[in-house]
Amino acid sequence: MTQPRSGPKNRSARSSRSSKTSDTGLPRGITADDLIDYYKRMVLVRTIDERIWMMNRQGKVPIAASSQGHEATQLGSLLAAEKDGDCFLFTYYRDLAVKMAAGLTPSQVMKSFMGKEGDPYSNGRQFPLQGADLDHKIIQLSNVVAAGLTQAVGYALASRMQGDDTVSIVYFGDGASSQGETHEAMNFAGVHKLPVIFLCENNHYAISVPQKSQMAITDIANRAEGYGLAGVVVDGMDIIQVYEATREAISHARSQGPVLLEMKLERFMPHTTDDDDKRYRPAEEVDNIRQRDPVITMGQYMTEQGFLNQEQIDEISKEATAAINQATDEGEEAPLPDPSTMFDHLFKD
Ligand SMILES: Cc1ncc(C[n+]2csc(CCOP(=O)(O)OP(=O)(O)O)c2C)c(N)n1
Ligand SMILES: [Mg+2]
Repeated sequence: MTQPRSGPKNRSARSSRSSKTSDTGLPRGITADDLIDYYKRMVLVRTIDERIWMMNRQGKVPIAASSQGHEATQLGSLLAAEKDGDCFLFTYYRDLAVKMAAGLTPSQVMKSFMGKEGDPYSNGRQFPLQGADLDHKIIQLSNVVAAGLTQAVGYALASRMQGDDTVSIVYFGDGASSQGETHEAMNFAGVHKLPVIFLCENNHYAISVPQKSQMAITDIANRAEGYGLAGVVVDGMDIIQVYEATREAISHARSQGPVLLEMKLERFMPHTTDDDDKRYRPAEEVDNIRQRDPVITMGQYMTEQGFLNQEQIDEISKEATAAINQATDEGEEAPLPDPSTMFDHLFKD
């Protein structure tokens, strides 16, 4: 792994800075145990993500959007949010790792993807993991691309008015950055200096449309200047860089105003289980991006640093498979939601 870099203090994209602050060489606020914990979470998410894809092919899961390739960004940002303690998250359909790291269990994930009783978001009524999980301070009300940005800005405004310290973090893709609503949200946040982080998971594709067909610029973070936000480009395949950049962005958002964090990362799988990416990107491109697999990179980093040895890495993988096997059984055994509950939660009692 490369050294942490970037920070909202640097208002232009692609800042170069390293701020190791402890004797361990780890960035502010994290320990080797945190990284071991997050490595386990990363392996668990990858394992369940692969299983869900397989179950779709077996006809047991209607649809899924994979987080494979996005894990370092999703987990690094969540680690920063968790360490800060006062964040509210607006996720989108690709954010399985954020939701699991925030507290969703494998069994709940399986039930959600299978539309079973026990899905904590909508109890099997909605697209997987779509709805609200207020226990874990996460909202994802719809799959309408870019819908979460204005909601996050509204939440940030409410936090400001109520005088609390919450920072809203909204996750969205490069395709979502092309939506008009993104402009409205960023402009309003900039004018009012709201405590919000716009966290763009730039995987360079909006379904089949490559970034170069969406915009004439390379770095989405460069747009920050036009809204009066801090803008930062981060290597979104590196959990430590993501952690550092998000941690600084949280402080900045709280004390000075909004930040646009552009995480450069890769989407390893087709857009969803309904997509065939062979029709628009060559297999060599996918082979190439897989060379930077965050699960493998983090595993190597952990062994190089002496935080884990190969035996422990293998054990973590075995434990993840066992946990996901059990969650799969629980999902399969769970009943479908009772039709008599169809109108529950639709109206205030
Ligand atoms: C307003 C709106 N337009 C179109 C769609 C169809 N759609 C679903 S996902 C998607 C691509 C989004 O790409 P991006 O924001 O880059 O996220 P990614 O899937 O790459 O993570 C589109 C166009 C939608 N859901 N909502
Ligand atoms: Mg995209």
